[in-house]
Amino acid sequence: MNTIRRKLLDSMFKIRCAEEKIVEVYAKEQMMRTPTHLSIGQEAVAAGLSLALREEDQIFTGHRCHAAYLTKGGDFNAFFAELCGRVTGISGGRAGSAHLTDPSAHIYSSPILGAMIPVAVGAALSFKMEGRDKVAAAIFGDAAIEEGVFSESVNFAVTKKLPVLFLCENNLYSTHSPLSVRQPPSQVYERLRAPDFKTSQVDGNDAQCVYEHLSKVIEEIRRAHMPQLVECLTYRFREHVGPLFDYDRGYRSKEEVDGWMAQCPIKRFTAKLIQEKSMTQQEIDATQARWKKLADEAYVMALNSPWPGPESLLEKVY
Ligand SMILES: Cc1ncc(C[n+]2csc(CCOP(=O)(O)OP(=O)(O)O)c2C)c(N)n1
Ligand SMILES: [Mg+2]
Repeated sequence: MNTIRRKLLDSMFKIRCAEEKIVEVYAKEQMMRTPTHLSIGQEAVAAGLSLALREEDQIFTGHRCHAAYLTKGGDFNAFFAELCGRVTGISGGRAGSAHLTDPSAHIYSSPILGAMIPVAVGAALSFKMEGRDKVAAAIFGDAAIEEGVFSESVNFAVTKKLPVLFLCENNLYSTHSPLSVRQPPSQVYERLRAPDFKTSQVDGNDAQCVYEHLSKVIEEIRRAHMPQLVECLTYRFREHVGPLFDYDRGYRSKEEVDGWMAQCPIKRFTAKLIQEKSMTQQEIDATQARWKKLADEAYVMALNSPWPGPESLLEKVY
């Protein structure tokens, strides 16, 4: 269990340090000219999910894709190069922050809301037809379930008995619209439950809970070839898109944000690790310092990498 805990903490610091580096340079240096949706505050979900999946399982996600990319095994240096538009980026600098896709790391993203949900279902159909023991995980937000394609995808996956994990990261907002004005007051996971469709909810700011619950659910999906949905309750600290705080926008109060910051998944997890004597403060600080240094280095490396040349403008264009 201690190895698992260390891995979860390492993953969360990997995401947090990468994104804090983006916060540090984004507005000041103007070298990342790509709309960027940060997961600061939501790290426990991707950390728990990626550890619960097998390497060959696939993740399909949306605009807020950094955390899943980084924890599923995406290349750290290529991530920074992609955000800086350089040839050494994941997609040669052409995709940017919201399309992080690397088949070798089994991660695919698109910022068209809900669009990757049926792609995950299609992948799961191919796993079943080829007799493979793999699971497809679709990650989406609380707003994506309002898209018709979500219901169509669940219907198809249940009918065809496909190994899909539908993972809803409920951070209570769609851009600046709260859940309470968009959906009925019932809990998302309860409302989406059906006789043939098992759903559950987990504290998305508790990395160990996320990991343990998803491990169980994913193995059920793999064994029974039946999809399930898990709702992870979490919260983003920064603005919807961009590196800033957004108290001045008026759609949520500073008190609300502060309340969730007190529930920061990293703060909670490190407190637990120390209390249970699983790690010392020095070990925790060293883990954070390592990722901070790697993020600093990756950014410098990205800036020292070449831009794509004009001769490549029409390459990879359909
Ligand atoms: C089809 C489509 N409609 C609208 C948008 C604009 N859009 C981008 S993110 C977003 C809100 C997403 O909210 P949610 O699914 O809860 O994810 P979160 O941003 O909270 O992580 C919207 C409406 C889009 N990208 N695609
Ligand atoms: Mg949301």
